[in-house]
Amino acid sequence: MTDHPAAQARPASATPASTASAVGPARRVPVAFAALGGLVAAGTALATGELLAGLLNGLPSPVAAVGSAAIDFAPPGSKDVVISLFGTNDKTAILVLVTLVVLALGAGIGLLARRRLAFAGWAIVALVAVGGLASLRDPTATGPLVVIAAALEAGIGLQALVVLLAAAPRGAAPRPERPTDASDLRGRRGFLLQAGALGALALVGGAVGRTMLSGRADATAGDAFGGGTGSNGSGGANARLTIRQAVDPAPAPGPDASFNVPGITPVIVPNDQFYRIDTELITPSVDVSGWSLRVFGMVDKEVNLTFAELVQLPLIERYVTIACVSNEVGGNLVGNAKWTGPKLADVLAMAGVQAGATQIVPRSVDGWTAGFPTSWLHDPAHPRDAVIAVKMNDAPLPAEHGFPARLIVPGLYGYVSATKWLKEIQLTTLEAIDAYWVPRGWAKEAPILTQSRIDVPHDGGSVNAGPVAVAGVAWAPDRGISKVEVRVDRGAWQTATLATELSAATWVQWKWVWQAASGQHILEVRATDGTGAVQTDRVTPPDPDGARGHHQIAVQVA
Ligand SMILES: Nc1nc2c(c(=O)[nH]1)N[C@H]1C(S)=C(S)[C@@H](COP(=O)(O)O)O[C@H]1N2
Ligand SMILES: [Mo]
Repeated sequence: MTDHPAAQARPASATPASTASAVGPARRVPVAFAALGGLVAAGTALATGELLAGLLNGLPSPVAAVGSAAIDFAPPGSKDVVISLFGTNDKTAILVLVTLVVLALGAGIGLLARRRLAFAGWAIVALVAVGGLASLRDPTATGPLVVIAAALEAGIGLQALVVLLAAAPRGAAPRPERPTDASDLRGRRGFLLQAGALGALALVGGAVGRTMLSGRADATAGDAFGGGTGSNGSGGANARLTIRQAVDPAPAPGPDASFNVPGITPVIVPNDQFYRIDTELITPSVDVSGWSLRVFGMVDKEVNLTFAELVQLPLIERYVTIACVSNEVGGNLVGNAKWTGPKLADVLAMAGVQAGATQIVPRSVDGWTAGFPTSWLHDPAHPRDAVIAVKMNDAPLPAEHGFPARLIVPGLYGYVSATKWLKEIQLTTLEAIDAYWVPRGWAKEAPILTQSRIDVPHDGGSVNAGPVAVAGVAWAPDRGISKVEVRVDRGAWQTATLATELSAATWVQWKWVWQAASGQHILEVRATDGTGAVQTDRVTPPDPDGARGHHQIAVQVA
């Protein structure tokens, strides 16, 4: 059989008699077999794509690329749905959804093949082309590689379709009133064996590709810092780098920074428990030896820094609490970590920011953008140290949190500032560029709102009457927290005890001992920030600039 797609797209009757089993055209293939053949054919094309993407750098997963395109092109009206799809688990949901849609389309293509095999062939080519086009949107993609991969996927998908349709039995599907003869059974068994074998191959290939895709990002971060896993003598993509000590270190938190209350959020969230939000379906794996940070736009001279050059700059350490604008009141899309890296201001000074530049637009390797006013850094009453973080809690920045470098700007929601997989910093005006989430309906300027959360007891939980520790965290980066109050059943506000805050840019633990009387009770919390402003009780949804209102929980006292 030839491997030219157009040749394969001829009707099955035109294929060699041996494979066509000389029983007649695809038209006579029973519907269920045709659909199964198409589904398996689409599955092999899809698995080829995932496997190649897992094997080769510069080749995005077509499934993930299509998922990302769907997210990017989602109409602004659906932004709440889209945002809610961004949790780590929901990424898997999108990948599964895309896979299911492809398989369903494959089944349809199988049915189409009963009428015109050529059309079905072109439908497979079109399906593969959609994956290829979506992949090309990914700035980390190597164009020719994507084209070659797509050709392979189409070739394999077409081949599978032709082979399966040729192997499929002809004639009406057996009915109870029509006795099944032996040759019918043989034909069906042969087809099902072939379809099963191809399907199993596709499953294994796809699974291997997917495992490699998710494993690759972690390996990248580990290698770059020689972080423990074996030697890297091969002179691989990521040379080992040593990151010097910070010139301006942040002291480890003292015992007074935490309360010993079981269930309270730790003042520093371990990296593997830190919330994760981004538009990436597959964590970008950045080859640090080819990576550089470019500062351009309204600057006196463009600056390009390799990773080695970047970490040669004086490093600072800061505890900063970052939060997601889509965090609901009482939600956990907020976390606190120690961030280490050069000061953004030092890198900007190397480039020389021009007077008219009113906006800083950081851009990631995948083209995602944030944007915040230049004045946020230069507020004379309150200058802020933004960090180009290369470490998170003393470890190399994990792949999911932006390896090799990300931006941390005290006091701003993540979507306007905390760019992961940082690649470029553009100096521009506020009018010239709206960053990724702004046209999708989120606020252009987004300082983190004052919030407080009750961690213990649990909402809906039950406790014994008597003294009960009520505790949680409160944050208002980078205004600081001056007071936290709790009230029971809308009674008088009671002042909680605050732990020592690590900095005004971090959250602080609070605790209040409640003399709980039996019955059902409502507990409510509010914070006052460092400027004396009390957290509002006016409830707003996260969209467009962050959720407002008090966190409250219901507790049963026995
Ligand atoms: N490249 C890139 N950086 C990004 C995002 C993204 O989608 N892409 N999401 C931002 C958002 S909305 C938030 S809240 C923070 C979350 O950072 P984390 O995942 O490290 O907690 O990353 C920000 N940085
Ligand atoms: Mo976010």
